[in-house]
Amino acid sequence: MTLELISSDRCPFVQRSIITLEHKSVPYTITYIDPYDPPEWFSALSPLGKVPVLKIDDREVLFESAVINEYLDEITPGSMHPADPLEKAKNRAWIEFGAGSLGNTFNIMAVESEAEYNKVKQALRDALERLEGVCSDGPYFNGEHFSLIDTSYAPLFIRLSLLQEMTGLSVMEGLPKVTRWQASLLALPEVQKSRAPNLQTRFVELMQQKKAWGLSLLKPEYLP
Ligand SMILES: N[C@@H](CCC(=O)N[C@@H](CS)C(=O)NCC(=O)O)C(=O)O
Repeated sequence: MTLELISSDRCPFVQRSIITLEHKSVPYTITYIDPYDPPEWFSALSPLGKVPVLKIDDREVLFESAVINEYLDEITPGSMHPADPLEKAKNRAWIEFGAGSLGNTFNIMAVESEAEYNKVKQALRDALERLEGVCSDGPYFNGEHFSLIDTSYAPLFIRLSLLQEMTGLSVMEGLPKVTRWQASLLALPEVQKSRAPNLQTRFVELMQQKKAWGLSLLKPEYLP
């Protein structure tokens, strides 16, 4: 079987699938495109016009990161979901919940006013407070077992940590469980490997392109 992941180097949803592929040691190739200026073949391939898309044997196409991840998990040994149906359903629901915060890590680098920035920051904080109420004492969301839900939140924690480093964004105070969860995920090789090496530069490019208010918070060492 051949697997090709159609990707963009700035996309957190793509990272979810890379982490699963790496964690399960599945061989794959990766093809980068710009989903906002896609080649024609991509528009024909992708029903929603979004990355990631997984091509299987150059024949079948899967889209939606959560669906791609479940497929990858099911075709490889060992399950990355809780066995209990209710726990599994709850994990799926919280995976969906995380998509909004991933979008907000983009929004916080794109909005043009301080008021909008503070609104997005508050939405991120509210989401993290909710997660504090449902995640385990660590190291991962479900406890000892690294699960698909962890692959879904790792890209969020990468972005929050980068934004903290680059702009001083702080949304984690007083949230010990989420802070521990973030540290456990950031320490994993598959999580580090999923991150494009030029992510900081790409964030600055995005903020410049959007004339984002967040640029005013950028520490001097990150200024272009
Ligand atoms: N729900 C989708 C979201 C994927 C997504 O939003 N991808 C963005 C890049 S990070 C994209 O391809 N956007 C292109 C567009 O909206 O035209 C998933 O989980 O796979």
